[in-house]
Amino acid sequence: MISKIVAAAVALAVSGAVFAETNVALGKSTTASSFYSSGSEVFPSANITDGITSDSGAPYAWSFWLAAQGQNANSWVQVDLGSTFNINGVDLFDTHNRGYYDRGTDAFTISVSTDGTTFTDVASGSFTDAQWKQQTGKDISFASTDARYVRFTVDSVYGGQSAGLAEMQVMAVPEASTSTMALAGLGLLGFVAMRRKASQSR
Ligand SMILES: [Ca+2]
Repeated sequence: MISKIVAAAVALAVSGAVFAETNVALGKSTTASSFYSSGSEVFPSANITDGITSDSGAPYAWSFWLAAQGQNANSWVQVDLGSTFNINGVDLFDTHNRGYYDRGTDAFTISVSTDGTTFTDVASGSFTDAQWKQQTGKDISFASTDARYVRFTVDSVYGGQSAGLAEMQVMAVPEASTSTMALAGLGLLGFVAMRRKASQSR
C-alpha cells in the first residue's frame, strides 16, 4: 500500500517536472541590432523581457522593442539567459506600436547560441495579421537544445516603418530537477521495499 502511494507520488513528480516549463528569459539582459530613439520616445531591447506582453497606449508606459526608423529585414533582438539552459520553445508577442499599426514583425527566424558568436537556426515562422493587431501571442516549439543566447531575427515586417517585438518568453525544461526528483523517488521506493522485506521476515 505504502509503496503504491510512493510510486504514484514519484510518477506525479516526474511527469510534473517533464511538463512544467519555465520562462527563463524574464528580466534577463538583452541586445539588439538597433532601437528606435527619438527625443523622449525610446523603445529599447530590454522591453522584450520585462514581462509585459501587450502594448500600452498610455504615454511612456510602452513595453516593446522597435528597431531604428527604416530598419526592417535583418534587424534582430536577443536575450542572454545568463547561463546555458536546455530550451524547447519560445512564446512571442508582436507589437503594433500602440495602435498606430505602422510597425511590427511579420516573418522571423529564431536562432540559438552557447557562446554568443556562433548561432544555429532552430525555427522560423510568421505572425498572422490578427496576432500582430491583437497581440495574442505565438508559441513556437523546437527540438530541445542547449542555449544561452536566443536571437529573434526579422525577415519581413508589417506596417513598413520598422521591425518590432513586445515580448519573448523562452521555455526551458528543468532537467536537473527531473533527475533529482526521480532519484529521490527511487531511493524512497528502495527504502520501502527494504522495510517490507524486514517486516515479512519477522
Ligand atoms: Ca514587453
